[in-house]
Amino acid sequence: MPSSGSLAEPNCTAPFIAVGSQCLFFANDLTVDKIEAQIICEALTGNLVIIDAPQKLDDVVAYIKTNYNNLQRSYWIDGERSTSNRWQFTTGGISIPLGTPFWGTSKAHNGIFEQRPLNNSGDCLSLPYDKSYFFTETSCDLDIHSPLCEPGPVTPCGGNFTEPQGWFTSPNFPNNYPSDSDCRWTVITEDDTTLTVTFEEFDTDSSGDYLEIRDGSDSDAELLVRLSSYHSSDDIGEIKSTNNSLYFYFHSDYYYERSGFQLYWTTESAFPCPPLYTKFGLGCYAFVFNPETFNEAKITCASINGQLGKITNVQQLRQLYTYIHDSGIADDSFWVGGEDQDVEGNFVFEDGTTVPLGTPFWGTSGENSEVQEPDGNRAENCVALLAEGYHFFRDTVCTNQLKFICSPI
Ligand SMILES: [Ca+2]
Ligand SMILES: [Ca+2]
Ligand SMILES: [Ca+2]
Repeated sequence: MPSSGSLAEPNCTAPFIAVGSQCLFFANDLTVDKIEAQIICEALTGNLVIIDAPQKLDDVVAYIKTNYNNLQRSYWIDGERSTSNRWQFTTGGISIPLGTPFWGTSKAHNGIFEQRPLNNSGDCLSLPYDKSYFFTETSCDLDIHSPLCEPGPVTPCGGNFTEPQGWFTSPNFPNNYPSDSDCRWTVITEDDTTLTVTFEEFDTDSSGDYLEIRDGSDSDAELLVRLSSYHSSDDIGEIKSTNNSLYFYFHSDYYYERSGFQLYWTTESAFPCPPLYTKFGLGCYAFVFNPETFNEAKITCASINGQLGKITNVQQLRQLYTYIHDSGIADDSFWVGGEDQDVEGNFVFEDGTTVPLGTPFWGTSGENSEVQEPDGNRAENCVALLAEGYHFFRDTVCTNQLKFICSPI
């Protein structure tokens, strides 16, 4: 899989190596508990890696599978369960994304799928070999894994991002930002995309502190908004770019500080969708709620100039998952494109494109997540996002009648 969010390989300082848009160090020679893992990363002036976007997980797992899979290592990454049972990254109390495609699934004796994190299990986040490198909660002190480190921040604030989605905060968030701050961030995504920014929080001193957002890649670009004082997330709403870049400048003066801000950006295609299709980030999809067999569903999609849903990027899977779960249709299962009816084990979309395999696309099962789909051999040749399987890819009996998702051709 190409790393769609990464326009350029980052320059990484040894021992860190470029993996997608990230610089990482896989401490494969060490297996330690969580606290020791963090100390080892800090000794490299780094931290345990924060995996906060589907593409980052895809990049990391692809790298491990290619280079280290024979080592059968499990890795510590940043993130813990708080005393209030909330999963959060160490820095700033930011929530760890839940659900598909981050957290693995298992299937107990009773045949019912469960998605991690499980309640009475450990409190530290890891990517275990025997869980197909999905997010897994493990014991912080009883389990030993290898540290997976990223470099620490090189500047106290600011940065340049190329990922299709992400977030950043004012320095020290949610604690007060320092006085006399000047921070600059750019987000530059792929050509033919546009950006949408939303805020979780915004609170600055109203006199001399502010955040400017400009509609381009530098300080000359047109000013979209200048925010100061307190604003709720709804009050600010969505801020959209015209093209594929935004420039952010935060300034604080010499007195009165507040908590600052946390913002998110997402990307969508700059092109409109054809009639009957709705835009989901980088893709266009149509949901059909009249259940049909896989082969019937293909004909119906063709009748609206489409094919069964083509999901080639893990960001698209996340966006569909989020939509399904935010729209009250999480109990529904859907056919998407992807079948091995012609050649067993060779999953292709209708246009011949190969279906991506492995984590983070395909769900796991077995009581301990030890089996990864596809698992049906000749009996299951069609890919569905099953509600009971948390809308991961799963090979399924093609003559089942399911609702379905079409993509434009
Ligand atoms: Ca101030
Ligand atoms: Ca099959
Ligand atoms: Ca299956």
